[in-house]
Amino acid sequence: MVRFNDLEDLIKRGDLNRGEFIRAAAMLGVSMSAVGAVLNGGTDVADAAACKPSRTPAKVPKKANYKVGFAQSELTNPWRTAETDSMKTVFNQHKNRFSYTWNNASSSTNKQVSNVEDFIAQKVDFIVVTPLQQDPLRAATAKALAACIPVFEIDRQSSGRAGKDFVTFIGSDFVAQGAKVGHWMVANTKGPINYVELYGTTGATPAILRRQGFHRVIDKQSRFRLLAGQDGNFTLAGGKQVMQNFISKYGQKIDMVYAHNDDMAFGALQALKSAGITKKVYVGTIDGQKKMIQAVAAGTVSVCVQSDPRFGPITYQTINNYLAGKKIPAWVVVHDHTYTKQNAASLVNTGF
Ligand code: GYE
Repeated sequence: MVRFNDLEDLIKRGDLNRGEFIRAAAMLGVSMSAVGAVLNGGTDVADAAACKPSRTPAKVPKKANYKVGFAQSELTNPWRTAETDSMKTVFNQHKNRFSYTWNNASSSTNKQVSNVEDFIAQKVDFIVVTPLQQDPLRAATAKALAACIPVFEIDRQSSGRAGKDFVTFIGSDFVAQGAKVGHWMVANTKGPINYVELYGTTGATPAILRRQGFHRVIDKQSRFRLLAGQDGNFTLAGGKQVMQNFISKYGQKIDMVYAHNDDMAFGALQALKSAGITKKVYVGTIDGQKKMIQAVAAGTVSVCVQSDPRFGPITYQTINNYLAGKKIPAWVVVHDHTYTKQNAASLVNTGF
């Protein structure tokens, strides 16, 4: 088993060139800053590499057909299906220009890492990835960088830096999403509110940031009290299970539920119904499924902030901009609606 120290010795002796060193270090999962420190005292590794795949190059390679590989994280809810369909539809409409393939990590981080490696081995021109969990996917993105393949991260991010470790993050402002739910609850409820929180998948960017954004607002208000929070894995079954546990512990005490996505909110509603809880429970959620927007219009759910899964058109557009030699911003921001009783009925068609 080669260790990073061995690589360091080899490059110092001149037995490895810089490119080989970067590639080998990436294979070991060594952080880019550690690699940079060895190479040139911490300067940008992408600059040190022969190519600069995290920026639009001065001369974009011209090809008749570009291979695009999309590493999907899982297909466990309608949001993921909508995203997968959107990508497939758009790229398959442009078969003359793009050969599109995708793979599914089936909720396994290790599988997603090896799926990204498969795309590297296939020498695709572009890798599009939605990192299931942000930290473990950093090494996979680094490997693509070392292989000079531009990576576009969509919907979720790895923990590297956009514009440096990968081309861009295309996605929503998760902190703002959580904050919007918080603001609605502050403005539209009165008196003491005991609440429970259904977290998205542990280690996933939207779970981390939706929590942060919400708490930034709610924690300033002493009348809100968090009874409990737990990972419901962004699924209906997960949300229902977690909510059942909360109900058996806190029952009628629960005044509000904050769910990091619609599926878990639906699961929570099912759990409340089957427990026979009929009191008014405020529900705040994120995603914007059509049937969730309808539930907001009907008053069953208080507020839903959109997180649009239709990434096909914007990803296609961004890759085209790259190919046209345009500078890509580190963050291509997706803008979201906030659905409330006042506007939901007229916005149902913006859902998926
Ligand atoms: O909210 C959820 C999905 O990463 C933004 O993941 C996405 C989230 C979305 O499973 O429903």
